[in-house]
Amino acid sequence: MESLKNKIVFITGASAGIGKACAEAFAEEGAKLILAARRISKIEELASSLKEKFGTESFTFKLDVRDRKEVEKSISALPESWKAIDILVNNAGLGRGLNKLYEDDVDGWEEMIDTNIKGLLYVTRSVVPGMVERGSGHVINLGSIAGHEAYPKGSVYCATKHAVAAITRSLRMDLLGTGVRVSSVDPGMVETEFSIVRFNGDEQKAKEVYKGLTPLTGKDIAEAIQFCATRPPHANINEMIIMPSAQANAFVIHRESE
Ligand code: NDP
Ligand code: 8X3
Repeated sequence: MESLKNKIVFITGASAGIGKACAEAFAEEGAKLILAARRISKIEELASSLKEKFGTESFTFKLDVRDRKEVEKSISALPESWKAIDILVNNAGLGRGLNKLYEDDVDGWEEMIDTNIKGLLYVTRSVVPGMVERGSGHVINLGSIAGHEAYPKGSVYCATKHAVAAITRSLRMDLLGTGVRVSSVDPGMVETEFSIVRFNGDEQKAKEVYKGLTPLTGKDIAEAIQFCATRPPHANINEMIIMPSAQANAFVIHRESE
């Protein structure tokens, strides 16, 4: 296992869920963290709790990954001592709505496409050239089971995660021989703020998603991401699919009745 001590790890969408759990897992192993999301107060709270718990050094900033200029500007303006990013966790993302395509809200499509695909591309485009120059680095993308399967009422979310899968595979080929690795971690149901966001703040509806089963936690996924990040330089985890034991695929789910 490779050490994460003093590695610079950039996590997008670190204010909640899987991103926040990644920050905690990497901090525990002595990494230095670049943490970004739109809710800067949550990011700052996290950074100060990690400082207290593990003595973690963090660099934090407010970032909307959909804003191409903001992404380019904030990454190129990183202080010299934070520029040499070792690991990029492209985690910021969301589902918005769960509706039949022909009845769906088009604004939600824009939001998902702009965040999950274009945002991930903007961040990757800004970070990877430095990795190539240094001859080392690791990009870890948050895909999804929705990038392997399509499910009803999820056409655009599934399309965005299929796009992430394609970007992951192409980028891996583009980077072959550069010393920069590319992995994708693709979960099934993880209980985070994901469903609350998907259902526009309807917490009751969000709870129903996980009714009668034990979903994955952000920590489960952070541990998988950490596993990818700690393989020796000659080994790369291309993709990892992780499901709750009660979930066989995107729509075959075993629920215990109460
Ligand atoms: P959460 O809603 O808990 O967290 C999402 C994170 O993304 C938040 O920190 C949010 O921060 C950030 N984010 C969203 N939009 C933007 C934006 N425009 N710019 C910057 N940051 C943004 O969800 P999860 O932790 O579950 O999701 C993380 C990733 O995992 C996503 O890519 C998701 O698609 C993927 N995933 C989730 C699964 C699940 O079942 N939960 C399963 C498979 C994949 P803020 O709002 O502060 O900007
Ligand atoms: C998010 C989980 O079940 O909507 O990627 O595909 S799911």
